[in-house]
Amino acid sequence: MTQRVGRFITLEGGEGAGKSTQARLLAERLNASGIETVLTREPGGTPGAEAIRALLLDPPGEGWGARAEALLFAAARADHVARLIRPTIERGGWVICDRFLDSSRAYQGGAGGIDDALVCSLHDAGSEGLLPDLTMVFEVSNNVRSARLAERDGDESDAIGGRDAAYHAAVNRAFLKFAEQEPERFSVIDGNADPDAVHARVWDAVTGLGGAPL
Ligand code: T5A
Repeated sequence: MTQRVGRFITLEGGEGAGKSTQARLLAERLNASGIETVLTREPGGTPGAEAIRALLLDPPGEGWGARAEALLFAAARADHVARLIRPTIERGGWVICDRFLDSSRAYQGGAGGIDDALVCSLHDAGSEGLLPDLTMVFEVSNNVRSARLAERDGDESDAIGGRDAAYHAAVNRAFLKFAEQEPERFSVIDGNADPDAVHARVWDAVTGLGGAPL
């Protein structure tokens, strides 16, 4: 494997926390600073992974069991890492990724009941265990989350977003637990303010990355 010289940053959190908005703002600012930055997302990011995304979020028949779902996310991630994420950081670029491994750990693991060690071992097998340099977890109150999702989606939701409140509460608890367990990789961002104020918090976390040319 060639040397890794770029940066890999992931944005995580429950539904409607503002991850996609903040990922876009961060990528725009980095590109404007002259840093080659690729903005991508999971599930998806490559043609193969986007095809798996469609299977996951709009599943055929009865939907997937927890183990099949975990395997599909890991397979999509393997293609995304091999074809987009790793080549970008190896040539010195930055990757900003809207969700990554920790979503599998929180959704399929913490909420779905799959053992965390098993989720991580699927990632080891599929993606050689690649981890981000920085993972930001966005935390918002339930009221803020509901208002944002109602305004954006109305009554629409996908197969995973539409799961019950207990499932999503377990997802949120899992993200905060990961951040507590691994404070050197995680930064918890209060996402309750307006987009520019939240972006300022994101920028502080990113400029704190060791060796970042900012
Ligand atoms: N999943 C994913 C797994 O189960 N396992 C995995 O391993 C992975 C990778 C993906 C689904 O797949 C699951 C998790 C998800 O259920 P998705 O369609 O990609 O689904 O959607 P999410 O990633 O969940 O994104 P969300 O739909 O939850 O939204 P975001 O990205 O958190 O929020 P965003 O930025 O789209 O904002 C939501 C709305 O709020 C507004 C925006 O304009 C938008 O309308 N908004 C704000 N309003 C006021 N103030 C702010 N600061 C705002 N920020 C955003």
